[in-house]
Amino acid sequence: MLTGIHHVGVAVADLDEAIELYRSALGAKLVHRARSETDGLVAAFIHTGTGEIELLSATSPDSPVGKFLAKRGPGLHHLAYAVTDIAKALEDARAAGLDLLDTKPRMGMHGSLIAFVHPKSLGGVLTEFVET
Ligand code: CMX
Repeated sequence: MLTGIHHVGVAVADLDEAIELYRSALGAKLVHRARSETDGLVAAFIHTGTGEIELLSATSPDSPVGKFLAKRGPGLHHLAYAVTDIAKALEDARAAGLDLLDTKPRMGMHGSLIAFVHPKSLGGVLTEFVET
């Protein structure tokens, strides 16, 4: 069902500071910025060779990332897997007893269909499927 790791989400307090840190300390390249009203966040997509990091900053304290930052502070937020057929991935995940946060795929900031699985279903790791 999975074809690879699509990206790793990292929650940050200040997006511009985080972009600059990844650029100056790691030589990582900013490729895209986006805003999600649905998830109350602004994001920066950073390329690190073949991998991608999604830096996430909250636009509201009540958003998922805002609550995460208040409770846990900055750090690893989610792991996203690439899947070729997200409807099938959700069907399989549901059949395996995972708690789906999105019962139907929705449009994500990459312009691809996405869906989240609750962290409590996968050992404390918030998990995202991205259709590629
Ligand atoms: N990773 C691991 N655990 C997390 C978590 C995360 N990212 N976010 C919350 N939790 C844990 C909390 O620590 C808490 O654990 P305890 O019950 O042990 O204290 C529990 O989940 C509930 O946390 P909460 O603060 O009460 O938050 P909610 O239940 O309101 O929401 C969640 C939690 C996962 C359902 C919500 O954050 C969500 O729907 N996330 C999916 C959407 C999202 O995160 N969007 C941002 C990324 C968008 C993108 O990349 O496109």
